[in-house]
Amino acid sequence: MERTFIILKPSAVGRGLAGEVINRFERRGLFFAGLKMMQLSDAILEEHYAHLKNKPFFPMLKRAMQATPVIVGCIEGKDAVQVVRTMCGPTNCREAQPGTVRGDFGVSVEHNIIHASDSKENAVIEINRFFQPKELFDYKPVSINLIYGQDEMN
Ligand code: DAT
Ligand code: MG
Repeated sequence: MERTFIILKPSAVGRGLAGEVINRFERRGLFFAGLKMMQLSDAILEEHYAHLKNKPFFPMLKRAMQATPVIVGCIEGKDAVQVVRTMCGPTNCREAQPGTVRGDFGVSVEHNIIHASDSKENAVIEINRFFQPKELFDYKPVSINLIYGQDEMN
């Protein structure tokens, strides 16, 4: 099974929406290999958003990501990277379809509720950036045989 990485941003935690967003992934049949709350440091944000460091909005992005603690999660499931990205919707909440996390809970780009890894390669890097090995758990939900068919479970 594949693993991906999410951050429930201050726009989720600070608005009391974290549980609702987590619930969506659980309902879908995805499950959490790791989940914890943390306050993001300048250093980890500069690494995590290195591709945006030279953008004019970078200082605002950093401030928005540090406004409250965040909840970081490692989500497991078949094709988890793509499934979770699709559930989140596009970066700008105003362009996101209803039914997506961003389309149901936000109207902003900066305060867009959630981060999700954009590729399998970045998922591995991001999981290792935010979680220690002992914070990740290998298990399957007891209902796994009703979530996936036999031939889908590798
Ligand atoms: P995504 O989070 O959809 O992967 P990204 O990696 O391009 O998008 O950008 C990371 C975050 O930076 C995004 O979630 C919100 C912020 N951001 C991106 N573009 C922005 C813009 N034009 N103005 C303000 N914030 C922006
Ligand atoms: Mg991104």
